[in-house]
Amino acid sequence: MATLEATDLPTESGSTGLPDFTSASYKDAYSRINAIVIEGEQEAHDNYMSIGTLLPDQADELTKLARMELKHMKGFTACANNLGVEADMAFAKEFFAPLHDNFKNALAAGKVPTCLLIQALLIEAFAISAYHIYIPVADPFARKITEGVVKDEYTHLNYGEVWLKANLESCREELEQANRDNLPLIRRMLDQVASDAAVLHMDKEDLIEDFLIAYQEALTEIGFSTREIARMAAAALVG
Ligand code: PL3
Ligand code: FE2
Ligand code: FE2
Repeated sequence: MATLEATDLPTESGSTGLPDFTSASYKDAYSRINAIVIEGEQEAHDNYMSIGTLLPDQADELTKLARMELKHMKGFTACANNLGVEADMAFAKEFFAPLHDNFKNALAAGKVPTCLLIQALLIEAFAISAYHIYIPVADPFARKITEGVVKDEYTHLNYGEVWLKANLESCREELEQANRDNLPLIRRMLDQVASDAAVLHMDKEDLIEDFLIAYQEALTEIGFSTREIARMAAAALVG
C-alpha cells in the first residue's frame, strides 16, 4: 500500500488546526502565494489607471480604486515581513503574464468591456475567493489585513458590474469572447496555485466554488441569463 510521506502533508501547529506558520514548508509556499498577491494588487492598480485613460470621465473614480490596490499591496508586503518571508516576485510575474498580455492587448485596442471583464470581474472574483478561503487559516496579523482588503474587492467588482450592466447591449458579444479567452487562464492559474495553497490549508475545490459564486453573481447582476452564464462557465471546461 502506498503511504504518504509526512513531508508531503501540510504541517500543523498543536491542536489549533492551523498551519505551522514558522515551518520551512509554510514559508516556502508563502513566498510564492504572497508574491502572487502582491503582483496581483500592483497590476490591479496599473490596470485601473489604464482603464481611466479610456474613460476620462471616470478617471477620478478609477484613481480611487487604484489607490486602494496600492494599500492592499502594502498590507500583503507587511504580512510577508511579519513571517520573515521574501516574496518570489519573478515567479509571480510569470504567473500573471498570459492574463496581463490579454489585458494589454485589449487596452491597446481600446476595448473597455474586455479590460473590465479581466480586471474588475475575473481578477477581483479570483481575489475575493482566495481571500475568503485564506482568512480562516491565516496568521492573526495577516487575517486582520485580509479582512479589510476583501471588503474593498467587492467595491471593485461592483464597479465593473455597474458599468457593464449600463452598457450590456453594446458589448454582450465582446464580453462572451473575452470570457472565452480569459476564463481558461483563471482555471489554469487556480491549478498552478493549488499545491502551494494546500500547504497554507486552503482547499482547491473551495477556491473554485467561491470563485464561481462571485463570478456568476456578477454576470447575473450585469444581466446575463442563466443559460448564457452556463455557456460562459463551460468555457473553463473546454478552454
Ligand atoms: C485585486 O484587487 C487583487 C488581485 C490579487 C489576485 C489574488 C490571487 C490569489 C492567489 C491565492 C492567494 C491566497 C491568499 C493568500 C494571501 C497572502
Ligand atoms: Fe486589491
Ligand atoms: Fe481590487
